[in-house]
Amino acid sequence: MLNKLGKITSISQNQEGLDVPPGQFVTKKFPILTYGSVPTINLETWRFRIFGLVREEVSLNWHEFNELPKVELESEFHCVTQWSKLENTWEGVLLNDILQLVNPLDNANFAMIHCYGTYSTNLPMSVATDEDVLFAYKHDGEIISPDHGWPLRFVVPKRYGWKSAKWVNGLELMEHDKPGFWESRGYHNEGDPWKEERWWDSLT
Ligand SMILES: Nc1nc2c(c(=O)[nH]1)N[C@H]1C(S)=C(S)[C@@H](COP(=O)(O)O)O[C@H]1N2
Ligand SMILES: [Mo]
Repeated sequence: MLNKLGKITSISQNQEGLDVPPGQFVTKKFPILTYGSVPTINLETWRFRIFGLVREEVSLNWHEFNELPKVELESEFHCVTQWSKLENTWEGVLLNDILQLVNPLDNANFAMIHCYGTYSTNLPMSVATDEDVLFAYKHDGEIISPDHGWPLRFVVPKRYGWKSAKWVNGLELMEHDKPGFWESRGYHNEGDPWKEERWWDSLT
């Protein structure tokens, strides 16, 4: 199975010759950052809905999701609380492959990732369709633990960790941008760690 996986290595923009983005320190651990509690999820009733500005709305069950093409991704992970875990291997399904199922409309300019629980996060489609953006069910060869987002989490390596939503259950395509959970509570709308886009401009 594994040898069939396409392998992707995510290259961060390292404009100033830094090993890690400014203001970050490196950890080998994988801390857990969750607002609220870990949702209870049952694989029998689990669904991942792709909806909004699409020609064909799709709601995948766990079995259907697992039939999709898989990839392995090596990427960094940068949390806005200043820890960076530089080596991560994720296994999952590319957002771009999911989009193929739904046939997005031409005015689908933004994406909202929805989760079990109240969490959400937003991205422009130009960022969401980068080749290293995926929905992952394994981290470093192991099934992702409940704390880290089991059974499925989003991973967007070139943005701060709050955009890598855990326990995902939806991908909504939108014409206009809308802030997600943290984006409407003071975090930066874009969240590029190399530009230190941590907070709303008005807060800095
Ligand atoms: N659903 C959900 N996803 C979430 C969060 C959350 O509170 N709820 N926290 C975010 C934050 S701030 C970070 S840094 C990463 C941390 O992922 P980890 O807990 O697996 O390290 O998850 C992100 N995804
Ligand atoms: Mo975070």
